[in-house]
Amino acid sequence: MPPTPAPPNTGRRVRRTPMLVAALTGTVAVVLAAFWLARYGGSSAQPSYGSPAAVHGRTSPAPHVMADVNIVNFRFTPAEVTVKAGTTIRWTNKGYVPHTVNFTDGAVNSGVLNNGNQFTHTFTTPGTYPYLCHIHPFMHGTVVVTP
Ligand SMILES: [Cu+2]
Repeated sequence: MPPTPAPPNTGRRVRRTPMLVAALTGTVAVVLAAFWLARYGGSSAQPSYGSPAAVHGRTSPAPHVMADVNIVNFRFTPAEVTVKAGTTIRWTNKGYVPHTVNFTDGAVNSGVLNNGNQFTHTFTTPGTYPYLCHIHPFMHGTVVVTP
C-alpha cells in the first residue's frame, strides 16, 4: 500500500510538537551532560593529572640510577658518596693494583678487583655504609643512603 500523503497542516503540527519536545529534551540533556562533564569530569581529570606526576616521581628512582666510585692511587674516589635509596654504586678499579670493596659490617664483599674490573651494589635501605679495601685496610670509603 503506497504511503498515504501527509494530511493537511493540522496533522503535521500535531506530529511536530512531540518531536520538538524530544529535540528540546535532547538538547537539555546534552547541555546538562556538558555541565556535568565540565564540573565532575574536570575534577576527576585532575587526579589523572596528578597520577602521571606520581608515576614520574616513582619512575625517577626506578630507572637505574648509577653512581660511580673509582679506585685510583689507593683511594676510593670519591671517598664518600651520598645517594638516594635504590641507587646502584659502581666501583671501578682504575689502578694496576688489585683492590676489594668490603663493607665493614661484612654484608658485601666484591672479591678481588683487578685493573678495569667493576663491582656494583644497589642500596635499597637508607643508612651509612662504611667499607674498606681488604688488601689495603687503610683505604676507606663510605656510602650514605638517604630515603
Ligand atoms: Cu686496595
